[in-house]
Amino acid sequence: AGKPKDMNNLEEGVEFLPAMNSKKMEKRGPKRRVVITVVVIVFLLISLVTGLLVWHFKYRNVPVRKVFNGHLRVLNWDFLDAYENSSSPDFIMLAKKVRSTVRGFLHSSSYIGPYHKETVITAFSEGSVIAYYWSEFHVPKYREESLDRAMADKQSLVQRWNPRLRNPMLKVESVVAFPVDPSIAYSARDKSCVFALHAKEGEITTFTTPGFPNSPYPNNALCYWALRADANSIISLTFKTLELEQCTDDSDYIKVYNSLSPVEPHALVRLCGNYAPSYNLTFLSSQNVMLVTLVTNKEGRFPGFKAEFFQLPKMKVCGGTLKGESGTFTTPYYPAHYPPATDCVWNIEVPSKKNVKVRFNMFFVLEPGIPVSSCTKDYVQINSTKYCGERPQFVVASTNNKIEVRFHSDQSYTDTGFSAEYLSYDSSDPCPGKFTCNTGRCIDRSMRCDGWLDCVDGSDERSCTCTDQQFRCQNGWCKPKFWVCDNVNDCGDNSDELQCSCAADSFKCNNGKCIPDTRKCDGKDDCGDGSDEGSCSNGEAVPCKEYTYKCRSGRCISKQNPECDGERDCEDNSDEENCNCGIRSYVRKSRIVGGQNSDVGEWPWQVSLHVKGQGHICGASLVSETWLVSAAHCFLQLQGIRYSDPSLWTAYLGLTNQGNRNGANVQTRKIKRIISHPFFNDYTYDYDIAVVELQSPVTFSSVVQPICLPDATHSFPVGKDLWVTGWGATVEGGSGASILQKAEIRLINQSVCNELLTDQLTPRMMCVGILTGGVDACQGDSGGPLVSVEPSNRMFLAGVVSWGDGCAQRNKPGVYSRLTSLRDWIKEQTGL
Ligand SMILES: *[C@@H]1O[C@H](CO)[C@@H](O)[C@H](O)[C@H]1NC(C)=O
Ligand SMILES: *[C@@H]1O[C@H](CO)[C@@H](O)[C@H](O)[C@H]1NC(C)=O
Ligand SMILES: *[C@@H]1O[C@H](CO)[C@@H](O)[C@H](O)[C@H]1NC(C)=O
Ligand SMILES: *[C@@H]1O[C@H](CO)[C@@H](O)[C@H](O)[C@H]1NC(C)=O
Ligand SMILES: [Ca+2]
Ligand SMILES: [Ca+2]
Repeated sequence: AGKPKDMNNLEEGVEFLPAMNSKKMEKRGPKRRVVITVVVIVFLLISLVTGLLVWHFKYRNVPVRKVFNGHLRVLNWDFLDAYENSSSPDFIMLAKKVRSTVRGFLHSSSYIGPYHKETVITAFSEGSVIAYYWSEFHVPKYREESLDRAMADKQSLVQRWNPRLRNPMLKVESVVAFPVDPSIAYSARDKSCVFALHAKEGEITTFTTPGFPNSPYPNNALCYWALRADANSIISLTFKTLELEQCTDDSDYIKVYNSLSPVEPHALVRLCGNYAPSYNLTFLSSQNVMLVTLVTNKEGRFPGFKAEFFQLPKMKVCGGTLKGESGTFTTPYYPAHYPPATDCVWNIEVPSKKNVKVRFNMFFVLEPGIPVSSCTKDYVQINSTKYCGERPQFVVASTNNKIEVRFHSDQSYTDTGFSAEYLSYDSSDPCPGKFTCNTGRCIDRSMRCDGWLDCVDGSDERSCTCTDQQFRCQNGWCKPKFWVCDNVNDCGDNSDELQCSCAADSFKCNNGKCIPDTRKCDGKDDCGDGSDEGSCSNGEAVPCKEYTYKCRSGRCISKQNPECDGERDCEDNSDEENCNCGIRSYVRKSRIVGGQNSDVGEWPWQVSLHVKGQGHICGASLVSETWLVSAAHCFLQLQGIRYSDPSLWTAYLGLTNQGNRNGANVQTRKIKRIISHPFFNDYTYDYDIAVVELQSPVTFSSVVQPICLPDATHSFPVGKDLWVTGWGATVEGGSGASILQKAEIRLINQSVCNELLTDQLTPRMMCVGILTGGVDACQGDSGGPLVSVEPSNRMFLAGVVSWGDGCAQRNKPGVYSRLTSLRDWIKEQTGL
């Protein structure tokens, strides 16, 4: 029985119960040990008490610093202009009164009063008088929660307190306070970057970051611009230029508030980095005040912003009754960010024998952090359905001649809103001349049974008979044949991929071959393209093969696509050198939706090649300051003109709209040399590639950037998504678009495509099919870029538009020069 007892003792010892332990020890040991035991107990007790005291002082008594930011309304006081100047005697006098009022009600609560350190009045605005303040508290940790609770309930606090004084000097109401980061309140004492501006009637007021545009904005700074307008006005604020540090968690940022207090529940927007020109940077307030703050970290040199604001009368009502056959309506001030705390109701009524539908052409009602499934903050509501988030064009149809559209925005964070139209239609023929989706949307008749789901519910692709250009899926869908065997399940039941998938315990090579899993990474190229030997060892050198990446040192590594992926794979780092390519300057998402128009700066490597008197003839890609990559067939002799003569050509860079060739950001260059591939065959279009040298280097900018050239071993697998861009003109002539077009496309299985194109493909060609775009869209130019977005977000040139109409069309594969198989030649010619 002795053994179990020992174990008991051991276990009890862990519990730190000195009294019980001592009893057991007393029983066992002789008397002499009692003394030692007592000493031990006393020691343990002292330790315990010390520990408790240390804990008490460290964690219970040492106060937590808390700052609350807020505002309140003073009812019995008239506003003076001098209240906008915090150094004026009038300001100081009223601030003193408000401060003592705030002190008064803070001290009327035993949860708040004892911990109040100080209150600072930061600003006043009109209406009657609104006072903005922050209050600092030093509160023991264990009282923190009750303080928070009492502060959140200040409304009742004020009510309790006001009547207690028979003649309160200031009658206050609408007191609000929100906890804020103490550092923001502390640095607010530093007045070096604090500005107060009042809108002037009928005038635009401009302000900038300190030093703009000649010097970067300060580091470690906290700047405030308090913007005010007359009572019953609201403020419209626009950032004309904005260039901050790229957004990360601790990067510099601007926050705009619909209040003079920088509190999160009234934040309108957080801005960082830079924005594509299509992104609207105009913000509306719901009151006559706005606060712009700039918070910067300790490093970086960026220009900052230039902004302007003006006042406009407050909207009386939003929405209204809309009658007639059709019409349009938008959120207030569209495309500016709609004001917060706004409710609009549109009652739409079309002639009584018709039905009505609403088509939302643009829809941006996105709240950061709010799932679009809940729509708890800002939303559009029709009947009982709420819509929010960012949505592509959609239609809501009613079964009668009336429809009610509601719009609600809450106190914080706004977006650009929506632009909608309402249309009346005959219930018997809702889409005259067009096909009607079951959702009510009208689409072009040619989109019916073409293999693409144009109706979101797929109703355009039901009950179709497949053509001989189409593959019949097991589930009945018809899909273009070129989507067969591209590793993408287009049918939905995978039946387009069944005939070419590999058995369960085998590996599918990039070229489609199946090999047993056991032959993967065995050092032998079983696939024939090396894809079974890629990414086998991490970082170690492997014997050099055709398909292994060769570092500058001559060592080879086994990793697929190691170039510029942000990881150092070569010992000498040569895989990460010369990586200033393939990145857009405007990282923020473009807001051009619907259609294939590109935004300014979206494809900064796109070049337009013009011939004097003929305009835009071919596209090209910028790959360095002086070199372009284009197609050899652009420079063939045609109708007696020697297009290979460099002096005929002019290159336009940074161009989006052909009509805007004199734009400030557009760069033009003369051509020094044109080198076409010596094996170019003008009958088969094999080796359709050329490199073009500019007479003088271009200057990289937000709209002019080079694209990355892939290594010859780079893998662009079948089924990969790529982008093609161009103005849609071809050498053969024909007028193109004036805005740069884009289309998302996908690599097609080479053998499938070769069959569709009756054996015309060579290993220097690759075949793509379009994924997005209308039926008769023509996006892409001979010589123009086909780019892939790699996992690192960097873009690589995968191909050059060659033949197959040059245009990317829905039901025709396009043929591109395969860059990887021509890569060594490019290097020989350009050194790149
Ligand atoms: C603010 O008030 C102070 C003190 O009266 C005065 O010196 C200063 O010029 C005023 N500032 C402005 C911008 O009016
Ligand atoms: C943003 O919206 C405002 C207000 O409607 C408009 O004046 C401005 O041109 C818009 N800016 C852009 C870039 O669309
Ligand atoms: C809204 O509800 C009414 C009555 O229930 C119905 O007739 C109408 O079609 C509905 N409208 C929409 C757009 O769903
Ligand atoms: C291409 O299609 C053929 C069948 O036509 C198939 O055998 C091959 O595996 C496919 N290639 C790829 C890469 O999937
Ligand atoms: Ca379709
Ligand atoms: Ca497929």
